[in-house]
Amino acid sequence: MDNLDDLKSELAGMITDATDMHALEQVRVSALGKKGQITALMKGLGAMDPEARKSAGQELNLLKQEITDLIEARKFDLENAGLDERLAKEKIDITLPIRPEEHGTIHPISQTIDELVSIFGEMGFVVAEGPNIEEDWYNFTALNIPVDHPARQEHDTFYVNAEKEEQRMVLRTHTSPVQIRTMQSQEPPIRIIVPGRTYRCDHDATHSPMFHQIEGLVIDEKTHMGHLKGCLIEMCRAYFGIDELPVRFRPSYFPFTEPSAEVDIGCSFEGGTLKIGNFDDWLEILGSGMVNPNVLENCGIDSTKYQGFAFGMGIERMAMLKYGIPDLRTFYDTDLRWLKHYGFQPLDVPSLVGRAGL
Ligand code: 2NL
Repeated sequence: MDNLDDLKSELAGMITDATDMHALEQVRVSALGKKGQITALMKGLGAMDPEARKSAGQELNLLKQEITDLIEARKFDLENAGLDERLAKEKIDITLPIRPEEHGTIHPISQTIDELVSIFGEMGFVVAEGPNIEEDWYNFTALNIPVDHPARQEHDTFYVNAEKEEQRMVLRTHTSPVQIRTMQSQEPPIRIIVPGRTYRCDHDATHSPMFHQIEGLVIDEKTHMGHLKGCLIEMCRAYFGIDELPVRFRPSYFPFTEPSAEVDIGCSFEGGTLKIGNFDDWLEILGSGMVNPNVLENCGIDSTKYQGFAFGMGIERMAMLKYGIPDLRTFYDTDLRWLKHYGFQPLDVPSLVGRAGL
């Protein structure tokens, strides 16, 4: 066993010289394989006398271990070298600007709904939604709208199944049926905001057969006209972003509220263009009132115990006023150039920015 050191340095040299996994495996087989040099020497141990076999066995085992370790270490280096080579070759230039990508925009209707929901959300309102196809009772009767009311006439309302009297449905002409359903199914206090599509059989430059409304409803034991005024003044100022925006309540009439008030904001028409905030004229933007006790009773709410207020506004109109969109009909043209011009970036809701980390 005198030449073990020579064998060791010979094998170590071969391991170092192996430049790929295949060559390294050949070195391993030639040393430790069935017919390998170390294996052969180990087979020779049996022919030795016990004394010599013991020390030779220890030396051989040590050599076998050293060679195995050297092979493992070389294997590790070769694998890493492959990875280093790939990393160098496949380098990505992270300083390159990204490829331009087409982004969609948020439609002004969606944006306006998001803004108003956010404003009312901060006042404690929650969103409620309901069906677009309604029973006559939810759309008219429950709201104290008499049978002879002009809105009930065929020319204002889209009927579904009009020929079968008992199955006849309507496309909701306002979002109020959602408030009716909420009052039927929930105990006061109620504080809801209801955005959605509405339908009227009317089509000209300022009317679309499908349009959007947002209505609100508050019912509690002591809710009064002061709450109505405070809530709507706050909404107008927050929505238009003008702290001192003048807001006026003007007596009006709706079958479902008593008393009723229309809400105007201060504006001016400078050189033919509307300016909100500059105060020499008034612009009507929403309707409101204290919920008619008949409506509460129709929904099973005790009108001697509970009272509240409601309001409604057109979303298209609110969007046109704030964002200077002159023509109602362009909202539904699905014209991408229009959407690029008037659309919004996601998450760009002014009343949300600066909150919740946005
Ligand atoms: C307008 C006026 C209004 C309501 C909507 C309402 C709903 C229920 C009960 C009482 Cl369930 N009122 N809604 C009240 C006043 C005005 O809308 O000009 N909308 C565009």
